[in-house]
Amino acid sequence: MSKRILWGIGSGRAFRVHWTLQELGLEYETRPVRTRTPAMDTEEFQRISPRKKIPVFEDGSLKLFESCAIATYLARTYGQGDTVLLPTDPAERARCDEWCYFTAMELDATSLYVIRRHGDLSEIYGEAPVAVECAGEYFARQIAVPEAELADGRPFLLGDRLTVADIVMIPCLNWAIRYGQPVPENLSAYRGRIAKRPAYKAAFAICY
Ligand SMILES: N[C@@H](CCC(=O)N[C@@H](CS)C(=O)NCC(=O)O)C(=O)O
Repeated sequence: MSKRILWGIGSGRAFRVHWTLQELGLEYETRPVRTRTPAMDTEEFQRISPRKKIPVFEDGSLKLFESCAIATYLARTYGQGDTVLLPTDPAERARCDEWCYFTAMELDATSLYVIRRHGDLSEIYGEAPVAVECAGEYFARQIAVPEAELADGRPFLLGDRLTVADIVMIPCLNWAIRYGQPVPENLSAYRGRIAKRPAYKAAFAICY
């Protein structure tokens, strides 16, 4: 068995990977590197992550960054039986990818991360109150998309099974709640149900 190592704790992006590993029941080692701490400045970490970001995941000689790519890789490589986290039907698989890209781009990169960069991290990225306000308005518009998707009462984004799409989405909902952004009631209930999963709780205990 190749050695699996996950670099990164204390962040929603790292949490996606911890959670996927827990859902798949895989053994791995955690390297407790948090953002903007001295752990990021070590030579060892910078060899692993020249761009000084978490998460980074090693599976033997394979090294990957980008939380959605890592979660998808793990699901595709190790998911089986009850732990299949990706649809097998090509159209459904495309829907799963669609949700991952949507969440990473529209909810994370262009909304919540803008609020964080120019709010909590404004000493690094600069004050930009207009950008923060617009990002909040944009988030409120984009969050209506998964709200509408779950309006038919389905338990997960793609129907009746947890997929990588949910694993990518839920940390953004956690983040939005922490930042006081509006999270519609049905998404809040969806999040609350999924957070009861043993794998979610195990990942949370390791990551935070
Ligand atoms: N798109 C990347 C984002 C990675 C990222 O920005 N990670 C943050 C922590 S959540 C980080 O390492 N920030 C350090 C920095 O920007 O200096 C992913 O999803 O993995």
